[in-house]
Amino acid sequence: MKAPFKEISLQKSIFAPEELPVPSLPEVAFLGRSNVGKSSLINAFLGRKKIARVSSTPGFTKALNFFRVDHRFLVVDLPGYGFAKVPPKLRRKWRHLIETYLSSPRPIKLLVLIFDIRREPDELDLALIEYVKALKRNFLVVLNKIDCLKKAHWPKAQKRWQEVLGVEEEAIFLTSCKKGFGIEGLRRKILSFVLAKDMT
Ligand SMILES: Nc1nc2c(ncn2[C@@H]2O[C@H](COP(=O)(O)OP(=O)(O)OP(=O)(O)O)[C@@H](O)[C@H]2O)c(=O)[nH]1
Ligand SMILES: [Mg+2]
Repeated sequence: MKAPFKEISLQKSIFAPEELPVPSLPEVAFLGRSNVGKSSLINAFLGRKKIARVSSTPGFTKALNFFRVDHRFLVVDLPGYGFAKVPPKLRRKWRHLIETYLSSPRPIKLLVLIFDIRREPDELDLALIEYVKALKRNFLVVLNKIDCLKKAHWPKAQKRWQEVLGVEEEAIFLTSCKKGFGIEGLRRKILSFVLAKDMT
């Protein structure tokens, strides 16, 4: 099924916490280490090829980008969390920006936390999941780039991530932005959070 969205536009790109837009519509934010496919997943979710910019160079997304979707909700593309191969000073700046955004009182209905399924989870992944859990916001986990693993290896990899991250099986989604696998189910799930009636 094609993505059910008509009008998508970049509402704002911000580089510092002072520039955060006044909260308005419900928000869904895509979070993860550099190069896992945050921007690609946003494009797949929105059914657009190039709305969020994608690159094979880690550390590509340099701002918090707010995309407005049909005047109903905002999708937020974040820089690679803390761990990009960028100078430490810039890395700290991004981290501060991301953390200020995520901990501020905004209608963030859902965090989509993305990992690269091919990798072995490491300490930085653990730090990231602990941070997200401590935020006490709704989140789900996406294991992306499944096209890079043989299908026979998917269940084992999924179980490994699930155990290490300490999340329920229902909260894990397997996707390939390249092949479009798993995108529709993920879209349905995201919308069920973002379009829920209450504005908390
Ligand atoms: N094979 C494969 N490649 C993917 C997939 N998703 C993303 N990529 C590739 O991974 C690279 C990084 O994708 P991005 O979407 O820019 O990743 P990002 O997490 O936004 O990266 P930063 O903005 O640098 O933090 C690009 O070369 C994408 O084409 C996927 O599902 N499968
Ligand atoms: Mg990006």
